Amino acid sequence: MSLKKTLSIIKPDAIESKYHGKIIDFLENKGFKIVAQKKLKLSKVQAEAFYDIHKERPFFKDLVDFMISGEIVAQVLEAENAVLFYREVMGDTNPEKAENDTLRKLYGTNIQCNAVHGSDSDENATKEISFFFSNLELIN
Ligand code: IDP
Ligand code: MG
Repeated sequence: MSLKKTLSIIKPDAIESKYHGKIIDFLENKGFKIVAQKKLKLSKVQAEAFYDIHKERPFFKDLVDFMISGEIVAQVLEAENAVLFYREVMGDTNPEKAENDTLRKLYGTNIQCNAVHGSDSDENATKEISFFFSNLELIN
């Protein structure tokens, strides 16, 4: 099987709570290689563009406000079946429903402030990685 990449975001709630280091440890212990990583603060326009797929959902405005409320860390993670594997490691969108030993169970607060984002398909992973990173920034 070949290595694939996915886009992860450590969201403002987790950065604010200083869970950044713990999340990196957790990811490396699960076997992910972090091939790129940066801390940044999204503008409203950038957050709206990133979550464009959700623009008709009732939680869109709150989601955008949350994602621009503080610093985030964007990461490119590499593993076999990276997209599916990271969805498993993150756990359910709602931390209350997430399995034990998942990032959202450990570090999420509620269905909005759920600590991390992960791409949901290889196609979206490619788009989301290029939203944040240039090819030059990815370790091969
Ligand atoms: P995912 O992050 O597990 O892929 P999505 O359905 O793609 O979940 O939703 C994107 C993000 O929008 C979630 O991670 C969460 O922060 C927020 N969100 C999803 N559903 C709700 C909701 O019902 N209320 C408030 N925020 C939500
Ligand atoms: Mg999603």
